Amino acid sequence: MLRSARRSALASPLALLLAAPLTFAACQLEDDPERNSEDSERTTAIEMPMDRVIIDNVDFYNGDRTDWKYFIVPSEGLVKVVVNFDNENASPEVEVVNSVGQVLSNLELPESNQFLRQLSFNGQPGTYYLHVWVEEGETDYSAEAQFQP
Ligand SMILES: [Ca+2]
Repeated sequence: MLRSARRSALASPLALLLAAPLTFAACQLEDDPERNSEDSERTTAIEMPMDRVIIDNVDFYNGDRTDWKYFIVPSEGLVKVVVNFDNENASPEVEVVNSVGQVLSNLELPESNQFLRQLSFNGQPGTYYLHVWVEEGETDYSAEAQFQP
């Protein structure tokens, strides 16, 4: 239900215009993660729209070792970032960075849940970054930033 609502939001003309080059890849999101490798620097980060799950991949040996995503906090409020790696054997790392490059937190892997990493913080209006990388091998991952005013 939620997913289809988000899909229809994409149908606005502006969103279509912006998303046009990505439409083909986006259609395959469910089965086949994006393999973006153009977002290896903070300055070339790809948007991760708030309250929407993105799926991507990081691969140490095939030119996609590091991903940067950004999300925009619209006003002061509670931000929750959730990241799930398919392959923890790739020693994946993830951190949240603010607009001036300060690391807010590493999202450590909790003992209690083998795969889910999450972080909640009081967000200020502005841009934040999710920095994802692997130390070996490759892994798909999903990530979402949720916002509560
Ligand atoms: Ca990638």
